[in-house]
Amino acid sequence: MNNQSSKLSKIVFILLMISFANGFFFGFLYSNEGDLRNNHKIEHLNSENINKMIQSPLKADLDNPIIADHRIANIVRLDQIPETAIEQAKQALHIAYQHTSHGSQIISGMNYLPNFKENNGGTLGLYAWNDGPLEGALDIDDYFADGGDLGHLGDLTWAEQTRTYLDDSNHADVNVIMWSWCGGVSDNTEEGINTYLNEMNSLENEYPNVLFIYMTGHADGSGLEGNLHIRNQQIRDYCIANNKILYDFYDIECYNPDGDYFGDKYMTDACDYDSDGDTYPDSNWAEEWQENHTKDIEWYECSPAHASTAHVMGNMKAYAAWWLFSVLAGWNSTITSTTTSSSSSSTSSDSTNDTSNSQNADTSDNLFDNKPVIIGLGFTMGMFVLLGGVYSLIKKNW
Ligand SMILES: [Ca+2]
Ligand SMILES: [Ca+2]
Repeated sequence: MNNQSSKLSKIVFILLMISFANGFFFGFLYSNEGDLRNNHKIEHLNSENINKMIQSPLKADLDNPIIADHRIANIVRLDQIPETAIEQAKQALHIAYQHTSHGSQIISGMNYLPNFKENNGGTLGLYAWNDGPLEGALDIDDYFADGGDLGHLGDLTWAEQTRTYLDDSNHADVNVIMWSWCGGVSDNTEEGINTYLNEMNSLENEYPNVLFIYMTGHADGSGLEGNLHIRNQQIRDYCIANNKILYDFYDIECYNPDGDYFGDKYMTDACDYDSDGDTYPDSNWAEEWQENHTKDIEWYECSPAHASTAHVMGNMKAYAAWWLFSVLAGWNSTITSTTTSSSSSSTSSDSTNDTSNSQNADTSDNLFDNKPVIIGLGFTMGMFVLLGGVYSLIKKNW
């Protein structure tokens, strides 16, 4: 009995040691991950490093066009942007954005993105933005020009507003200017669009330290033969040919997050489209997509202007904005160097094109994302061994 009991105590002692070792091991893994993350952050915040990273994109003459379109406007793409690249955008960029209601869709999407991501385990404050400089947030001077958008038919009011703004020494830190259209592409002419493009080019030359983001105009239901589609293609062609930065507002509206194309179905700015071939919109791709996907997991409410039920379209506009800002701040996403689609239907080749690179960028973040699972597993294993030891002790003694 004594012999048996001492043998048992030895077994229990060994089991306890295993469980402690287990706890120490996983505890170490946890703290080591924290250190890795902190070191990474410190390294990333080093100013010399930042300058090195932003050197190539923050210049007037780009080697390639940078096009933010439907290919990057989905949550898979968003999650492929390394957190360091998002932080880099916050460090490096001071954005001034002027728009009216349609342009506000980007802001609506960005406003509700932080909660959505954080409620799904995302890093606290990662997607924070603020109207003005604020530690830890992306600086966007929203409505910087106090009224207006890109106007109509070669109106250049917006360009004068931009010069006045940039010439003010209070805005010396601003290095990105973004202007949105309202309905001004729908009723525009080839000449009017050329006036816009040439003026943007002039501004780039006048302010070589500022990046200017071009935009296409929102969908209006006129289909592939409509003026809007043709004028948007004119803007896109110019941006591709001249290595410009384009937020392709229209192209993002033409596809659902799965890459299904609606641009040839008389799609409107509310994501309504014609499903039965009579040219009249009768369905809504955003609502259809939302019905088949889980709210607050796969998409979030953000009520974009003119498309209040097409939340996922607003989500996509926010994803595209963060992608673009990350690239402008120096993140090397290979999709920037590929020739963009002409809004027809070639999503498959695009997706395969940059998957490998994005996966590489992804790996380090995945390690951090799995942290709760690793700790939970370690804790469970430790507890199992411990309880097993206690149980056998009790059973043998009584
Ligand atoms: Ca403002
Ligand atoms: Ca119809």
